[in-house]
Amino acid sequence: MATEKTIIRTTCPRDCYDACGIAVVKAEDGRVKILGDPDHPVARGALCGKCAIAYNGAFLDPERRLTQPLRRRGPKGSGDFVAISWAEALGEIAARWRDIADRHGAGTIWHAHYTGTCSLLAGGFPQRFFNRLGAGEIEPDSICNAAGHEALDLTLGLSDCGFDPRTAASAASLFVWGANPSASAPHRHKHWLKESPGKVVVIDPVRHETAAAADLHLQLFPGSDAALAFALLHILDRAGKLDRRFIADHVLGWDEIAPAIARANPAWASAATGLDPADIERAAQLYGAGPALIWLGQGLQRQPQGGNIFRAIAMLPAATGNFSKPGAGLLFLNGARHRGIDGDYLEAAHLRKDSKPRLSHMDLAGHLENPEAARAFVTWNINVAASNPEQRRLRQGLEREDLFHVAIDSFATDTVDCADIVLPAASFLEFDDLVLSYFDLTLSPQIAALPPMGEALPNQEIFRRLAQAMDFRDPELFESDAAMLDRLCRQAGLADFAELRARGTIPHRAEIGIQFPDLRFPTPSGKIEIASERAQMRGYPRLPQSAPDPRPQPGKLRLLSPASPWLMNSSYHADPGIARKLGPERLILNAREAARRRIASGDRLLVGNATGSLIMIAEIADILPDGTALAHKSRWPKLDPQRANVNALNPGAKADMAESSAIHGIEIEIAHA
Ligand SMILES: Nc1nc2c(c(=O)[nH]1)N[C@H]1C(S)=C(S)[C@@H](COP(=O)(O)OP(=O)(O)OC[C@H]3O[C@@H](n4cnc5c(=O)[nH]c(N)nc54)[C@H](O)[C@@H]3O)O[C@H]1N2
Ligand SMILES: Nc1nc2c(c(=O)[nH]1)N[C@H]1C(S)=C(S)[C@@H](COP(=O)(O)OP(=O)(O)OC[C@H]3O[C@@H](n4cnc5c(=O)[nH]c(N)nc54)[C@H](O)[C@@H]3O)O[C@H]1N2
Ligand code: SF4
Ligand SMILES: [Mo]
Repeated sequence: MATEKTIIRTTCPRDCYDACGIAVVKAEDGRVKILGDPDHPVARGALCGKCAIAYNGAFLDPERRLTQPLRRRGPKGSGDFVAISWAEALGEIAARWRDIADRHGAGTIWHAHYTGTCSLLAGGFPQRFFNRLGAGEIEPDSICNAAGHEALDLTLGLSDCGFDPRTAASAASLFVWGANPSASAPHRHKHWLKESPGKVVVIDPVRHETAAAADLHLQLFPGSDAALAFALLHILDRAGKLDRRFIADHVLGWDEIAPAIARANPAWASAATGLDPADIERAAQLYGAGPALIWLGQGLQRQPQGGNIFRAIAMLPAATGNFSKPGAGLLFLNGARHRGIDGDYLEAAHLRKDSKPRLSHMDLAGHLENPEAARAFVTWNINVAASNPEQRRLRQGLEREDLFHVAIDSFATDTVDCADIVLPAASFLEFDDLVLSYFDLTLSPQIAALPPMGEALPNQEIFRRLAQAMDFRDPELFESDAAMLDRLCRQAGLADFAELRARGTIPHRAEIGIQFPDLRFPTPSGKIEIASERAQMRGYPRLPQSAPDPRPQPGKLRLLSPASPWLMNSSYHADPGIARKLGPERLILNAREAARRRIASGDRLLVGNATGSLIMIAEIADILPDGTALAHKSRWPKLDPQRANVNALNPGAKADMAESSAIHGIEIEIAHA
């Protein structure tokens, strides 16, 4: 018998390029199905595999969700809690924070957060509270992409205004450089890349599905991309494909870099990168064949020289005039401010009275060892115990008895297990918000489809209640969701949130955007700065450098730990369906490396370095260059008997810029376990 169904359309707010439209289908009997919205331009009726499982599994399962405030009962880190009321939880937190702030300064209260949800209110509003409190902040982007931001900012004057993806219709070629859309942007892999008329070139050490489907895959050694960029410029110059007029008018420092480009011939680059010179020639030919797009992956800049690599690659559009016309440009990500959103309003930056104490995620583990500098810790939208470097050392810091730790999450992560007080966060299915894809230049509504589970609350409401418990009076801390959503929609050029709710995902502008249309670059010189005085002042080289990273010492392997297709960072591992897909922690090697070490698929390996060691199961797949290995990032440590994941091997080395993660630069040794 057919039952009446209600369909509510909303948007996936994960840290994902896609920002899929979702249809929440509610049957009369109360059953709920979370599906891809068939009418949504990106989703086209299908969620990715991971969300199809987790949104219909753990997200709807009160046994797996956090549904009540909790207070620690067992030893720190035990995950042993008792349920308490919101009033008790808020009262206790406020009393502790007030005491710490009065006696030691609010700067000894630290918060770490990232992109557990990327919707604007749930991701941004809590900052108002921390600004008012005067708390220290673990620099959010230092765990992910700060090096790339700094490098592009030095070169182009900004990093968050990439090409409009719709312009791919006019591109002769599309370079996917150090990103893996088949895992991290599945709908771009499935639709956008396939439907783009231009040739697709993938530059990646890993032959992932997007690489395998490309017209050309350059499988270079990790950390050698700057050498490749110099060689592409060398060949383009030789073929007369540089835009001299554009360089003269809009580029600073070409004369200074030209000698290094002249030296970067294909034979040299072949030795530096491990690529066939003919493939380098072919890639240059494709880049020079017409308007060209470069999609700069986030994985790419998580190399020890990630900032330099970005500066080197950004010379390509600069030297060929690949800006200010359809089908041309470069994209790292598209930020919300270019759709009118005022970040200072969202986060009420003016509520901060003193300068903000800041620290890189790379230094978090060491910082938590200092009981005077770090007295309290708040984690929200983040799972540091899974995602951060120096995992075992960090765990010890998190287990410090005298560190007063409040964790806010929807699931009982390893980080949550270490808290003193846990506050349950509502899921995106349970509140209204705004989602701005960081790829497409669109606006999307997140619409409450279900009531909050148990006593869970959206981040916004949690921080309004914390503000009240702290007796803060500033009206910004109590603004309602409805008022903020209307205001943000107006900033983006809409009448109000009701308009967005009615229209669903819409482009910010109807016409296809052109990158740097007036060729004014917000650098000090107004030009693209290949030679950068600002870089020099910050202690970086004046010019991009061409040298690749040294290869690992004999016997060692370079370990990549990119995104898994079955996880969203560490999110979703709580779902048993996802856990089955993941299986045990595996280390992928190519057949030659495996044979050399007499390793067979399924062997138990002891994988280690100076930071730590981990048992992993060998998997042989010819998707990697010699000298490298791969283990996917961010499994839940507590679901492994070793209570650790690949970040137990991560020393937290900083990239060359912005004290940002150099996670893809780790070296390991392996032996049979
Ligand atoms: N080895 C290795 N490690 C890596 C990386 C790598 O490439 N290799 N990549 C790094 C990168 S790029 C990143 S961005 C980080 C990401 O690392 P994290 O930011 O730690 O990401 P998640 O592990 O997904 O943790 C997000 C948490 O937010 C919670 N959450 C979701 N929605 C909400 C909400 O509305 N409210 C609250 N309060 N919580 C919510 C989720 O349940 C989840 O536990 O990991 C880094 N770690
Ligand atoms: N399914 C899924 N999707 C996700 C995430 C997830 O965890 N799972 N995480 C989200 C987040 S937080 C982020 S930041 C993005 C990350 O998504 P991506 O930008 O795709 O980043 P990664 O997965 O870290 O790495 C992408 C590719 O960079 C390559 N790479 C590593 N080193 C080098 C190098 O030296 N040179 C070149 N050319 N390539 C290199 C890796 O081999 C990998 O294939 O994905 C988001 N989407
Ligand atoms: S995580 Fe990405 S691919 Fe999956 S449903 Fe959400 S937006 Fe779509
Ligand atoms: Mo990230």
